[in-house]
Amino acid sequence: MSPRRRVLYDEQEESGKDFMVMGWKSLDRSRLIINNCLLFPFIYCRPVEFSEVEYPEVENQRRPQFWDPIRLALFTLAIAAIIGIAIGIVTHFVVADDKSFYYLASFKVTNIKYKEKYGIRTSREFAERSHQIERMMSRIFRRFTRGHRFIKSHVVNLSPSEDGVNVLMVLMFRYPSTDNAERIKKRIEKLLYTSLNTNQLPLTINKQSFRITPLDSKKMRNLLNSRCGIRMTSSNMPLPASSSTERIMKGSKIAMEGEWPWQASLQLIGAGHQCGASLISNTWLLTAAHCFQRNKDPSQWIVTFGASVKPPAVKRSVGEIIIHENYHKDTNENDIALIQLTTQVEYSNIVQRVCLPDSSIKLPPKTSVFVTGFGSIVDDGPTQNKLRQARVETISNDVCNRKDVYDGMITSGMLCAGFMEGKVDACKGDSGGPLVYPDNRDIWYLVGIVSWGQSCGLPNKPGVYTRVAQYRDWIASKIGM
Ligand code: 4AZ
Repeated sequence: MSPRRRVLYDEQEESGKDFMVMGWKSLDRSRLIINNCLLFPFIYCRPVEFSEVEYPEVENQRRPQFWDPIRLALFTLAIAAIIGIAIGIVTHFVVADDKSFYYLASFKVTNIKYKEKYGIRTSREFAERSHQIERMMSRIFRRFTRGHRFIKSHVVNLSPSEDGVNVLMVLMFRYPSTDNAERIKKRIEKLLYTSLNTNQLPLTINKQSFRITPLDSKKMRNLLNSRCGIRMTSSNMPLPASSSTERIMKGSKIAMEGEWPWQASLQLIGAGHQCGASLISNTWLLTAAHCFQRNKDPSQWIVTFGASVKPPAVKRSVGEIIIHENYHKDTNENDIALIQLTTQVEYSNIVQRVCLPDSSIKLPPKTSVFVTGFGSIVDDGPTQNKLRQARVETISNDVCNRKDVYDGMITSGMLCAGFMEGKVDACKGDSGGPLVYPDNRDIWYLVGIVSWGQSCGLPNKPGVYTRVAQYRDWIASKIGM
């Protein structure tokens, strides 16, 4: 029987030399051979054929003296180094959590003129200009950071300068927590300067005026806390508008903590939740006048915040109640009231004020708006412990005043929202609560106060809300904002 032939890798035949220590003749027993592959030493190997007759015991043989202590130590060290580097790489790119890095940026825009309305943060002019600046920043940083490092920018102030407009804005990025704020700052500056030199931008930023300083999350929060209508998650990330639309179905859905941070529950001591209300400053709330038909004594009322009535996240007593002097319970006209807290609230991710709309705000019919509250989810049902939300659509006063709808009962101080087919609506216990609208910068405005309606969710009987924009002067006359 002819011997089986195998393939082995040999360097000796190539070089023609006989190694003293690792030479072929002395080597065949000292080599580590696995699957016909020679692992040590691993220099200039090439396949050769050999027979089992010539090398009968060559496979799987290991000479103990090959693993002398130095080789063993070097081998162990090499393996440890490889494992160490692999762990390091994995930790850096996968395990290391991303962390938010915040910066305050200021710069001068020279190709626009300052307008007086830029000084009013709820004005359309401020919102439009800020949106344009934020879009530009997003374009610059999204492109260079491949979309995933830049989170958001937010203009906090526009002020006049002799040759244009000074912009103050917060920039938010997410980088691995192992990164460092100063290094990221250098990267941001470089990206911006490159962009200023190479891109056709709609606004001319004066390069010399550009300043950027890292902000810790507390400073960033304090800066944004002085703004209204901003929602944040517990990790100080902006809460996207989509999170509220995705979860809307055929009715109302339970809200997350912090999703509607201006929502309050107005409770009569001993009788529990009566109405909703909306935080508009750290001491003032807006609600409906009809909530106080039963009791107007501030000492009998408390206000709570958070996504559940019990337990509340924050609780305050009421110092003053201001009911609109022309509230008429028969016609529901001027159904608006102000509540002052005895002690101010601290703004947080859970408690935040909503913006009041400019008196000029116009929402076309079918605009998506959101109503929230602890009210009943079926007609004449009990109020709810967990906050609920529903997306509804604005309906013009002309349509709402139709004979088959509310037959002329809708005045200019009222706003209808819901659906003509019914189903999604506010209900008993939602009264006084907010109807809010997010602008294109994702800033939320209180456009309505839940006021009245014929039953709940009936076809052709949408919810009727107090039109807040109509009461801007009344609010200003009472609390100066
Ligand atoms: C109420 O009684 C009430 N469907 C609130 C809202 C609506 C109806 C009634 C709107 O508080």
